[in-house]
Amino acid sequence: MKGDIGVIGLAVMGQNLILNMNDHGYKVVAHNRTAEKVDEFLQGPAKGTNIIGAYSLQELVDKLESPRKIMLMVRAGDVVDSFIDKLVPLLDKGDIIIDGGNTNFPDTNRRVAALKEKGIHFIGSGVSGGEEGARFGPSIMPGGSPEAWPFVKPIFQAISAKTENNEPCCDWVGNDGAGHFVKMVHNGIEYGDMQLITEAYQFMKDGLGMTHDEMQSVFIEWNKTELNSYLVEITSDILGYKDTDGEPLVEKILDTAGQKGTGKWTGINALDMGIPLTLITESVFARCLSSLKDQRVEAEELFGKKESIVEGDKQVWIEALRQALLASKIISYAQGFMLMREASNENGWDLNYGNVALMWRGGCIIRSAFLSNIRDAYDIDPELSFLGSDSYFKGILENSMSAWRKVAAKSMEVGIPMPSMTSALTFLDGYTTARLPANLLQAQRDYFGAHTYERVDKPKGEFFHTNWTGKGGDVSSTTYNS
Ligand code: NBP
Repeated sequence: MKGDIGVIGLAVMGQNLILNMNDHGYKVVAHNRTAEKVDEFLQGPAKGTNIIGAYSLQELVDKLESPRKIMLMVRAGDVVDSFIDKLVPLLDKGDIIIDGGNTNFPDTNRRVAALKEKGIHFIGSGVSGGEEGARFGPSIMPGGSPEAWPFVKPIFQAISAKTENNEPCCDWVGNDGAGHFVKMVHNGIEYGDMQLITEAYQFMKDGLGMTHDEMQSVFIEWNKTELNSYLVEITSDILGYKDTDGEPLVEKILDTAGQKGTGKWTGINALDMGIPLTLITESVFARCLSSLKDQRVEAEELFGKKESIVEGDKQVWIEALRQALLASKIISYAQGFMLMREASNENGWDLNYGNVALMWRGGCIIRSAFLSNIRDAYDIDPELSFLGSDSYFKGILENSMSAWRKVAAKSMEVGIPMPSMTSALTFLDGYTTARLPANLLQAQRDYFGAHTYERVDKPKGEFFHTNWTGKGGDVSSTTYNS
Protein backbone atom coordinates (compact mmCIF):
# COMPACT_ATOMS: atom_id res chain seq x y z
CA MET A 1 0.00 0.00 0.00
CA LYS A 2 1.36 3.41 -0.97
CA GLY A 3 1.80 6.42 1.32
CA ASP A 4 -0.84 9.16 1.72
CA ILE A 5 1.67 11.97 2.07
CA GLY A 6 5.44 12.45 1.96
CA VAL A 7 7.34 14.74 4.32
CA ILE A 8 10.84 16.01 3.57
CA GLY A 9 12.81 17.33 6.54
CA LEU A 10 13.33 15.34 9.71
CA ALA A 11 14.22 18.12 12.15
CA VAL A 12 11.96 18.94 15.08
CA MET A 13 8.92 20.15 13.08
CA GLY A 14 9.01 17.47 10.38
CA GLN A 15 9.37 14.55 12.78
CA ASN A 16 6.56 15.73 15.03
CA LEU A 17 4.17 16.45 12.16
CA ILE A 18 4.83 12.98 10.73
CA LEU A 19 4.11 11.33 14.09
CA ASN A 20 0.93 13.41 14.37
CA MET A 21 -0.20 12.33 10.88
CA ASN A 22 0.57 8.71 11.77
CA ASP A 23 -1.54 9.00 14.94
CA HIS A 24 -4.45 10.07 12.75
CA GLY A 25 -4.19 7.00 10.53
CA TYR A 26 -2.23 8.45 7.60
CA LYS A 27 0.60 6.52 6.03
CA VAL A 28 3.56 8.90 5.80
CA VAL A 29 6.73 8.53 3.74
CA ALA A 30 9.65 10.34 5.41
CA HIS A 31 12.76 11.69 3.66
CA ASN A 32 15.70 13.84 4.73
CA ARG A 33 18.76 15.18 2.91
CA THR A 34 21.08 13.49 5.40
CA ALA A 35 19.98 9.88 5.00
CA GLU A 36 21.20 8.71 8.43
CA LYS A 37 18.48 10.85 9.97
CA VAL A 38 15.87 8.70 8.20
CA ASP A 39 17.26 5.60 9.91
CA GLU A 40 17.58 7.38 13.26
CA PHE A 41 13.95 8.44 12.99
CA LEU A 42 12.66 5.03 11.91
CA GLN A 43 14.56 3.25 14.65
CA GLY A 44 13.78 5.93 17.23
CA PRO A 45 10.51 7.89 17.58
CA ALA A 46 8.91 6.22 14.53
CA LYS A 47 9.60 2.67 15.67
CA GLY A 48 6.46 0.52 15.69
CA THR A 49 4.46 3.02 13.55
CA ASN A 50 3.29 2.78 9.92
CA ILE A 51 5.81 5.42 8.84
CA ILE A 52 7.92 4.44 5.81
CA GLY A 53 11.42 5.77 5.03
CA ALA A 54 12.66 6.98 1.64
CA TYR A 55 16.36 7.46 1.03
CA SER A 56 16.08 9.35 -2.25
CA LEU A 57 13.55 11.70 -3.80
CA GLN A 58 12.81 9.09 -6.50
CA GLU A 59 12.02 6.54 -3.81
CA LEU A 60 9.80 9.07 -2.04
CA VAL A 61 7.88 9.83 -5.24
CA ASP A 62 7.51 6.13 -6.12
CA LYS A 63 6.06 5.32 -2.71
CA LEU A 64 3.24 7.89 -2.85
CA GLU A 65 -0.40 7.59 -3.90
CA SER A 66 -1.54 9.89 -6.77
CA PRO A 67 -1.99 12.80 -6.75
CA ARG A 68 1.19 12.92 -4.70
CA LYS A 69 1.30 15.23 -1.73
CA ILE A 70 4.83 16.16 -0.63
CA MET A 71 5.35 18.48 2.32
CA LEU A 72 8.65 20.31 2.82
CA MET A 73 9.57 20.96 6.46
CA VAL A 74 13.04 22.35 5.77
CA ARG A 75 14.85 25.61 6.29
CA ALA A 76 13.04 28.42 4.47
CA GLY A 77 14.62 30.10 1.44
CA ASP A 78 16.97 28.54 -1.11
CA VAL A 79 16.61 25.06 0.38
CA VAL A 80 12.90 25.06 -0.56
CA ASP A 81 13.69 26.16 -4.13
CA SER A 82 16.34 23.52 -4.46
CA PHE A 83 13.97 20.73 -3.36
CA ILE A 84 11.28 22.03 -5.73
CA ASP A 85 13.75 22.01 -8.64
CA LYS A 86 14.75 18.43 -7.88
CA LEU A 87 11.17 17.22 -7.35
CA VAL A 88 9.49 18.72 -10.41
CA PRO A 89 11.09 16.38 -13.01
CA LEU A 90 9.98 13.39 -10.91
CA LEU A 91 6.34 14.49 -10.51
CA ASP A 92 3.21 14.21 -12.65
CA LYS A 93 0.76 16.96 -13.50
CA GLY A 94 -1.70 17.47 -10.63
CA ASP A 95 0.79 16.48 -7.94
CA ILE A 96 1.07 18.79 -4.94
CA ILE A 97 4.08 20.30 -3.19
CA ILE A 98 3.47 21.91 0.21
CA ASP A 99 5.93 24.23 1.95
CA GLY A 100 5.20 24.20 5.69
CA GLY A 101 8.19 26.34 6.69
CA ASN A 102 8.40 29.96 7.78
CA THR A 103 8.59 31.33 4.26
CA ASN A 104 8.30 34.99 3.33
CA PHE A 105 5.03 35.22 1.35
CA PRO A 106 6.43 36.80 -1.86
CA ASP A 107 8.46 33.58 -2.30
CA THR A 108 5.21 31.60 -2.11
CA ASN A 109 3.55 33.92 -4.65
CA ARG A 110 6.45 33.26 -7.00
CA ARG A 111 6.45 29.46 -6.47
CA VAL A 112 2.67 29.08 -6.94
CA ALA A 113 2.90 30.90 -10.28
CA ALA A 114 6.02 29.09 -11.50
CA LEU A 115 4.68 25.64 -10.63
CA LYS A 116 1.26 26.35 -12.13
CA GLU A 117 2.96 26.66 -15.52
CA LYS A 118 4.29 23.14 -15.03
CA GLY A 119 0.92 21.74 -13.95
CA ILE A 120 2.06 21.20 -10.35
CA HIS A 121 -0.02 22.58 -7.48
CA PHE A 122 1.73 24.42 -4.68
CA ILE A 123 0.55 25.18 -1.15
CA GLY A 124 2.44 27.54 1.16
CA SER A 125 1.29 26.87 4.69
CA GLY A 126 2.05 28.55 7.96
CA VAL A 127 2.39 26.06 10.82
CA SER A 128 2.44 27.42 14.35
CA GLY A 129 2.75 25.88 17.77
CA GLY A 130 6.38 24.82 17.85
CA GLU A 131 7.43 21.28 18.67
CA GLU A 132 4.47 20.42 20.89
CA GLY A 133 1.97 21.92 18.47
CA ALA A 134 3.40 19.95 15.57
CA ARG A 135 3.16 16.75 17.59
CA PHE A 136 -0.29 17.15 19.12
CA GLY A 137 -2.12 19.79 17.09
CA PRO A 138 -0.73 22.91 15.46
CA SER A 139 -2.53 25.87 13.98
CA ILE A 140 -2.18 25.46 10.20
CA MET A 141 -2.68 28.29 7.71
CA PRO A 142 -2.60 26.99 4.11
CA GLY A 143 -2.82 29.07 0.95
CA GLY A 144 -1.74 28.75 -2.68
CA SER A 145 -3.31 26.67 -5.47
CA PRO A 146 -6.98 26.22 -4.45
CA GLU A 147 -7.28 23.08 -6.63
CA ALA A 148 -4.92 21.31 -4.22
CA TRP A 149 -6.86 22.04 -1.03
CA PRO A 150 -9.50 19.23 -1.26
CA PHE A 151 -6.68 16.65 -1.34
CA VAL A 152 -4.78 18.10 1.61
CA LYS A 153 -7.73 19.27 3.71
CA PRO A 154 -8.61 15.95 5.42
CA ILE A 155 -5.01 15.40 6.59
CA PHE A 156 -4.40 18.97 7.73
CA GLN A 157 -7.73 19.32 9.52
CA ALA A 158 -7.24 15.95 11.25
CA ILE A 159 -3.81 16.83 12.65
CA SER A 160 -4.55 20.46 13.53
CA ALA A 161 -5.50 21.78 16.96
CA LYS A 162 -9.24 21.96 17.71
CA THR A 163 -11.25 24.66 19.44
CA GLU A 164 -13.39 23.89 22.51
CA ASN A 165 -16.23 23.24 20.01
CA ASN A 166 -14.03 20.76 18.14
CA GLU A 167 -13.56 23.05 15.13
CA PRO A 168 -10.19 22.53 13.37
CA CYS A 169 -7.70 25.39 13.72
CA CYS A 170 -6.96 25.05 10.02
CA ASP A 171 -8.85 26.25 6.97
CA TRP A 172 -8.08 27.48 3.49
CA VAL A 173 -6.73 31.02 3.77
CA GLY A 174 -6.59 32.14 0.13
CA ASN A 175 -4.67 32.12 -3.13
CA ASP A 176 -0.93 32.56 -3.65
CA GLY A 177 1.03 33.51 -0.53
CA ALA A 178 -2.07 34.27 1.59
CA GLY A 179 -1.31 31.44 4.06
CA HIS A 180 2.25 32.54 4.63
CA PHE A 181 1.11 36.18 4.85
CA VAL A 182 -1.37 35.31 7.62
CA LYS A 183 1.32 33.27 9.41
CA MET A 184 3.65 36.28 9.17
CA VAL A 185 1.02 38.54 10.78
CA HIS A 186 0.47 35.86 13.44
CA ASN A 187 4.17 36.03 14.28
CA GLY A 188 4.09 39.84 14.31
CA ILE A 189 1.17 39.72 16.75
CA GLU A 190 3.17 37.23 18.82
CA TYR A 191 5.98 39.81 19.03
CA GLY A 192 3.44 42.39 20.21
CA ASP A 193 1.80 40.14 22.82
CA MET A 194 5.19 39.17 24.26
CA GLN A 195 6.43 42.76 24.39
CA LEU A 196 3.24 43.93 26.16
CA ILE A 197 3.67 41.24 28.81
CA THR A 198 7.31 42.21 29.36
CA GLU A 199 6.30 45.85 29.80
CA ALA A 200 3.78 44.88 32.48
CA TYR A 201 6.48 42.76 34.17
CA GLN A 202 8.96 45.65 34.22
CA PHE A 203 6.33 48.04 35.63
CA MET A 204 5.54 45.54 38.42
CA LYS A 205 9.16 44.68 39.15
CA ASP A 206 10.85 48.08 38.91
CA GLY A 207 7.93 50.44 39.46
CA LEU A 208 5.93 48.57 42.10
CA GLY A 209 8.90 46.65 43.57
CA MET A 210 7.05 43.33 43.46
CA THR A 211 8.67 39.96 44.11
CA HIS A 212 8.62 37.20 41.52
CA ASP A 213 6.16 35.17 43.55
CA GLU A 214 3.83 38.18 43.71
CA MET A 215 4.15 38.72 39.97
CA GLN A 216 3.51 35.05 39.32
CA SER A 217 0.28 35.28 41.32
CA VAL A 218 -0.79 38.32 39.30
CA PHE A 219 -0.29 36.51 36.00
CA ILE A 220 -2.16 33.48 37.36
CA GLU A 221 -5.08 35.78 38.24
CA TRP A 222 -4.91 37.61 34.89
CA ASN A 223 -5.12 34.27 33.14
CA LYS A 224 -8.61 33.88 34.63
CA THR A 225 -9.76 37.12 32.94
CA GLU A 226 -10.13 38.30 29.32
CA LEU A 227 -6.33 38.03 29.14
CA ASN A 228 -6.54 34.22 29.31
CA SER A 229 -3.87 33.02 26.88
CA TYR A 230 -0.97 30.67 26.40
CA LEU A 231 1.59 33.48 26.68
CA VAL A 232 0.16 34.79 29.99
CA GLU A 233 0.09 31.22 31.29
CA ILE A 234 3.74 30.49 30.42
CA THR A 235 4.77 33.86 31.86
CA SER A 236 3.36 32.86 35.25
CA ASP A 237 5.31 29.59 35.05
CA ILE A 238 8.52 31.40 34.07
CA LEU A 239 8.21 33.93 36.90
CA GLY A 240 7.78 31.10 39.41
CA TYR A 241 10.70 29.07 38.09
CA LYS A 242 13.67 28.99 40.48
CA ASP A 243 17.29 28.33 39.55
CA THR A 244 19.30 25.74 41.50
CA ASP A 245 20.15 28.38 44.12
CA GLY A 246 16.45 29.06 44.72
CA GLU A 247 16.55 32.46 42.96
CA PRO A 248 14.25 33.25 39.98
CA LEU A 249 15.93 31.93 36.84
CA VAL A 250 14.48 34.73 34.71
CA GLU A 251 16.77 37.30 36.37
CA LYS A 252 19.82 35.32 35.33
CA ILE A 253 18.91 35.47 31.65
CA LEU A 254 20.72 38.09 29.56
CA ASP A 255 18.33 40.85 28.51
CA THR A 256 19.00 40.79 24.77
CA ALA A 257 16.16 39.46 22.65
CA GLY A 258 16.68 37.40 19.52
CA GLN A 259 14.53 37.39 16.41
CA LYS A 260 14.27 35.34 13.25
CA GLY A 261 12.73 37.95 10.97
CA THR A 262 8.97 37.40 10.82
CA GLY A 263 8.21 40.42 13.04
CA LYS A 264 10.48 42.54 10.88
CA TRP A 265 8.76 41.30 7.69
CA THR A 266 5.40 42.27 9.21
CA GLY A 267 6.69 45.78 9.94
CA ILE A 268 8.22 46.12 6.47
CA ASN A 269 4.94 45.06 4.87
CA ALA A 270 3.01 47.54 6.96
CA LEU A 271 5.34 50.32 5.78
CA ASP A 272 5.02 49.13 2.18
CA MET A 273 1.23 49.09 2.39
CA GLY A 274 0.92 52.31 4.40
CA ILE A 275 -0.77 50.69 7.40
CA PRO A 276 0.02 52.19 10.84
CA LEU A 277 1.08 48.94 12.49
CA THR A 278 2.69 50.81 15.35
CA LEU A 279 2.54 48.30 18.17
CA ILE A 280 4.13 45.34 16.38
CA THR A 281 6.77 47.59 14.85
CA GLU A 282 7.60 49.04 18.29
CA SER A 283 7.93 45.48 19.56
CA VAL A 284 10.47 44.69 16.84
CA PHE A 285 12.38 47.87 17.67
CA ALA A 286 12.24 47.00 21.38
CA ARG A 287 14.09 43.76 20.55
CA CYS A 288 16.61 45.76 18.49
CA LEU A 289 17.14 48.17 21.41
CA SER A 290 17.54 45.27 23.83
CA SER A 291 20.37 43.91 21.70
CA LEU A 292 22.40 47.12 22.21
CA LYS A 293 23.32 45.81 25.65
CA ASP A 294 26.84 47.28 25.94
CA GLN A 295 25.69 50.70 24.77
CA ARG A 296 22.75 50.62 27.21
CA VAL A 297 24.99 49.76 30.13
CA GLU A 298 27.29 52.68 29.27
CA ALA A 299 24.39 55.07 28.68
CA GLU A 300 22.72 54.22 32.00
CA GLU A 301 25.92 55.19 33.75
CA LEU A 302 26.43 58.28 31.58
CA PHE A 303 22.92 59.60 32.27
CA GLY A 304 22.92 58.44 35.88
CA LYS A 305 19.49 56.99 35.17
CA LYS A 306 17.39 55.71 38.04
CA GLU A 307 13.72 54.78 37.81
CA SER A 308 11.68 56.03 40.70
CA ILE A 309 9.21 53.89 42.57
CA VAL A 310 5.53 54.10 41.65
CA GLU A 311 3.63 55.38 44.69
CA GLY A 312 0.08 54.42 45.58
CA ASP A 313 -2.08 51.37 46.21
CA LYS A 314 -0.37 48.39 44.57
CA GLN A 315 -3.64 46.56 43.91
CA VAL A 316 -5.08 49.60 42.15
CA TRP A 317 -1.98 49.84 39.94
CA ILE A 318 -2.08 46.12 39.14
CA GLU A 319 -5.68 46.39 37.97
CA ALA A 320 -4.80 49.50 35.94
CA LEU A 321 -1.93 47.60 34.38
CA ARG A 322 -4.24 44.69 33.48
CA GLN A 323 -6.61 47.07 31.75
CA ALA A 324 -3.76 48.83 29.94
CA LEU A 325 -2.43 45.48 28.74
CA LEU A 326 -5.84 44.33 27.53
CA ALA A 327 -6.60 47.61 25.73
CA SER A 328 -3.16 47.63 24.09
CA LYS A 329 -3.67 44.05 22.97
CA ILE A 330 -6.92 45.03 21.28
CA ILE A 331 -5.06 47.76 19.38
CA SER A 332 -2.34 45.31 18.35
CA TYR A 333 -4.87 42.86 16.89
CA ALA A 334 -6.87 45.70 15.34
CA GLN A 335 -3.71 46.86 13.54
CA GLY A 336 -2.82 43.32 12.48
CA PHE A 337 -6.28 42.79 10.99
CA MET A 338 -6.03 46.19 9.24
CA LEU A 339 -2.83 44.96 7.62
CA MET A 340 -4.45 41.69 6.52
CA ARG A 341 -7.42 43.60 5.13
CA GLU A 342 -5.18 45.83 3.03
CA ALA A 343 -3.16 42.85 1.78
CA SER A 344 -6.36 40.96 0.96
CA ASN A 345 -7.69 43.93 -1.03
CA GLU A 346 -4.39 44.52 -2.84
CA ASN A 347 -3.89 40.86 -3.73
CA GLY A 348 -7.52 39.81 -4.25
CA TRP A 349 -7.24 37.12 -1.55
CA ASP A 350 -10.74 37.52 -0.14
CA LEU A 351 -9.53 36.66 3.38
CA ASN A 352 -12.12 35.48 5.87
CA TYR A 353 -11.06 37.29 9.06
CA GLY A 354 -13.35 35.28 11.33
CA ASN A 355 -11.70 32.11 10.04
CA VAL A 356 -8.25 33.57 10.64
CA ALA A 357 -9.21 34.25 14.27
CA LEU A 358 -10.52 30.69 14.52
CA MET A 359 -7.28 29.24 13.12
CA TRP A 360 -5.35 31.11 15.83
CA ARG A 361 -7.79 30.04 18.56
CA GLY A 362 -5.85 26.86 19.36
CA GLY A 363 -2.49 25.24 18.74
CA CYS A 364 -0.46 28.38 18.12
CA ILE A 365 1.60 30.64 20.37
CA ILE A 366 -0.95 33.48 20.42
CA ARG A 367 -3.89 31.18 21.26
CA SER A 368 -6.24 32.90 23.65
CA ALA A 369 -9.86 33.25 24.71
CA PHE A 370 -9.79 36.72 23.17
CA LEU A 371 -9.67 35.25 19.65
CA SER A 372 -13.19 33.87 20.08
CA ASN A 373 -14.38 37.44 20.62
CA ILE A 374 -12.53 38.52 17.48
CA ARG A 375 -14.24 35.76 15.55
CA ASP A 376 -17.62 36.90 16.91
CA ALA A 377 -16.85 40.48 15.84
CA TYR A 378 -16.15 39.38 12.25
CA ASP A 379 -19.22 37.12 12.26
CA ILE A 380 -21.30 40.22 13.04
CA ASP A 381 -19.50 42.36 10.44
CA PRO A 382 -17.21 40.49 8.02
CA GLU A 383 -15.94 43.80 6.63
CA LEU A 384 -15.18 45.44 9.99
CA SER A 385 -12.42 47.94 9.25
CA PHE A 386 -11.30 48.54 12.85
CA LEU A 387 -11.69 45.86 15.50
CA GLY A 388 -12.05 48.51 18.19
CA SER A 389 -15.35 49.61 16.59
CA ASP A 390 -17.00 46.28 17.44
CA SER A 391 -19.26 46.85 20.45
CA TYR A 392 -17.48 44.28 22.70
CA PHE A 393 -14.02 45.68 22.05
CA LYS A 394 -15.19 49.31 22.02
CA GLY A 395 -16.65 48.72 25.49
CA ILE A 396 -13.30 47.44 26.81
CA LEU A 397 -11.36 50.30 25.23
CA GLU A 398 -13.72 52.87 26.76
CA ASN A 399 -13.72 51.23 30.20
CA SER A 400 -9.93 50.87 30.23
CA MET A 401 -9.13 54.34 28.94
CA SER A 402 -8.58 56.09 32.24
CA ALA A 403 -6.43 53.29 33.73
CA TRP A 404 -4.48 52.96 30.47
CA ARG A 405 -3.70 56.70 30.45
CA LYS A 406 -2.60 56.55 34.10
CA VAL A 407 -0.21 53.67 33.44
CA ALA A 408 1.20 55.31 30.30
CA ALA A 409 1.67 58.66 32.05
CA LYS A 410 3.23 57.07 35.12
CA SER A 411 5.68 55.04 33.03
CA MET A 412 6.83 58.28 31.36
CA GLU A 413 7.07 60.04 34.71
CA VAL A 414 9.17 57.38 36.42
CA GLY A 415 11.22 56.39 33.36
CA ILE A 416 10.04 52.84 32.70
CA PRO A 417 10.06 52.23 28.93
CA MET A 418 6.68 50.97 27.70
CA PRO A 419 6.90 51.56 23.95
CA SER A 420 4.10 49.20 22.95
CA MET A 421 1.50 50.18 25.54
CA THR A 422 2.09 53.89 24.98
CA SER A 423 2.21 53.67 21.18
CA ALA A 424 -1.07 51.74 21.24
CA LEU A 425 -2.70 54.56 23.17
CA THR A 426 -1.19 57.18 20.86
CA PHE A 427 -2.51 55.24 17.87
CA LEU A 428 -6.03 55.18 19.30
CA ASP A 429 -5.83 58.90 20.07
CA GLY A 430 -4.80 59.53 16.46
CA TYR A 431 -7.34 57.12 14.98
CA THR A 432 -10.18 58.77 16.91
CA THR A 433 -9.15 62.33 15.99
CA ALA A 434 -11.15 63.63 13.04
CA ARG A 435 -8.69 66.46 12.33
CA LEU A 436 -4.97 65.77 12.68
CA PRO A 437 -2.22 68.34 12.12
CA ALA A 438 -1.40 66.94 8.68
CA ASN A 439 -2.79 70.18 7.22
CA LEU A 440 0.31 71.96 8.54
CA LEU A 441 2.47 69.16 7.21
CA GLN A 442 0.93 69.54 3.76
CA ALA A 443 1.58 73.28 3.94
CA GLN A 444 5.23 72.61 4.78
CA ARG A 445 5.55 70.18 1.87
CA ASP A 446 4.01 72.69 -0.47
CA TYR A 447 6.18 75.50 0.94
CA PHE A 448 9.53 73.80 0.33
CA GLY A 449 8.76 71.44 -2.53
CA ALA A 450 5.61 72.68 -4.28
CA HIS A 451 4.03 69.30 -3.44
CA THR A 452 0.51 70.82 -3.51
CA TYR A 453 -2.39 70.30 -1.11
CA GLU A 454 -6.14 69.72 -1.19
CA ARG A 455 -8.51 72.17 0.51
CA VAL A 456 -11.29 71.41 2.96
CA ASP A 457 -13.55 73.87 1.12
CA LYS A 458 -12.99 72.33 -2.35
CA PRO A 459 -13.77 68.86 -3.76
CA LYS A 460 -11.21 66.13 -3.02
CA GLY A 461 -8.84 65.48 -5.89
CA GLU A 462 -8.36 69.16 -6.71
CA PHE A 463 -4.79 70.22 -5.91
CA PHE A 464 -3.49 73.69 -5.07
CA HIS A 465 -0.08 75.27 -4.82
CA THR A 466 0.69 78.53 -3.05
CA ASN A 467 3.69 80.73 -3.73
CA TRP A 468 4.29 81.08 0.05
CA THR A 469 7.23 83.53 -0.06
CA GLY A 470 6.44 85.38 -3.24
CA LYS A 471 9.86 84.27 -4.48
CA GLY A 472 9.06 80.75 -5.66
CA GLY A 473 7.33 80.11 -8.95
CA ASP A 474 3.79 78.92 -9.55
CA VAL A 475 4.88 75.58 -11.00
CA SER A 476 3.93 72.64 -8.76
CA SER A 477 5.50 69.21 -8.34
CA THR A 478 3.72 66.13 -9.71
CA THR A 479 1.11 64.84 -7.25
CA TYR A 480 1.43 61.19 -6.30
CA ASN A 481 1.63 59.15 -3.13
CA SER A 482 4.20 56.41 -2.65
P1 NBP B 1 15.21 23.59 10.45
O1 NBP B 1 14.68 24.93 10.06
O2 NBP B 1 16.32 23.50 11.40
O3 NBP B 1 15.63 22.80 9.09
C1 NBP B 1 16.18 21.52 9.17
C2 NBP B 1 15.89 20.75 7.90
O4 NBP B 1 16.35 21.48 6.76
C3 NBP B 1 16.62 19.43 7.92
O5 NBP B 1 15.83 18.48 7.29
C4 NBP B 1 17.86 19.76 7.10
O6 NBP B 1 18.45 18.64 6.50
C5 NBP B 1 17.26 20.64 6.04
N1 NBP B 1 18.29 21.41 5.34
C6 NBP B 1 19.06 22.44 5.74
BR1 NBP B 1 19.02 23.20 7.39
N2 NBP B 1 19.90 22.88 4.80
C7 NBP B 1 19.65 22.10 3.75
C8 NBP B 1 20.19 22.07 2.46
N3 NBP B 1 21.12 22.94 2.06
N4 NBP B 1 19.73 21.13 1.60
C9 NBP B 1 18.78 20.25 1.99
N5 NBP B 1 18.23 20.23 3.21
C10 NBP B 1 18.66 21.15 4.08
O7 NBP B 1 14.01 22.64 10.96
P2 NBP B 1 12.74 22.94 11.87
O8 NBP B 1 13.10 23.74 13.08
O9 NBP B 1 12.07 21.62 12.02
O10 NBP B 1 11.84 23.87 10.94
C11 NBP B 1 11.37 23.49 9.67
C12 NBP B 1 10.63 24.67 9.06
O11 NBP B 1 9.51 24.97 9.91
C13 NBP B 1 11.46 25.96 9.00
O12 NBP B 1 11.08 26.70 7.88
C14 NBP B 1 11.06 26.69 10.26
O13 NBP B 1 11.23 28.08 10.14
C15 NBP B 1 9.59 26.31 10.35
N6 NBP B 1 9.01 26.37 11.72
C16 NBP B 1 9.75 26.01 12.79
C17 NBP B 1 9.20 26.07 14.06
C18 NBP B 1 9.98 25.65 15.27
O14 NBP B 1 9.47 25.83 16.39
N7 NBP B 1 11.18 25.09 15.12
C19 NBP B 1 7.85 26.46 14.22
C20 NBP B 1 7.11 26.78 13.07
C21 NBP B 1 7.70 26.74 11.83
P3 NBP B 1 19.73 17.94 7.18
O15 NBP B 1 19.22 17.12 8.31
O16 NBP B 1 20.30 17.11 6.08
O17 NBP B 1 20.65 19.05 7.63
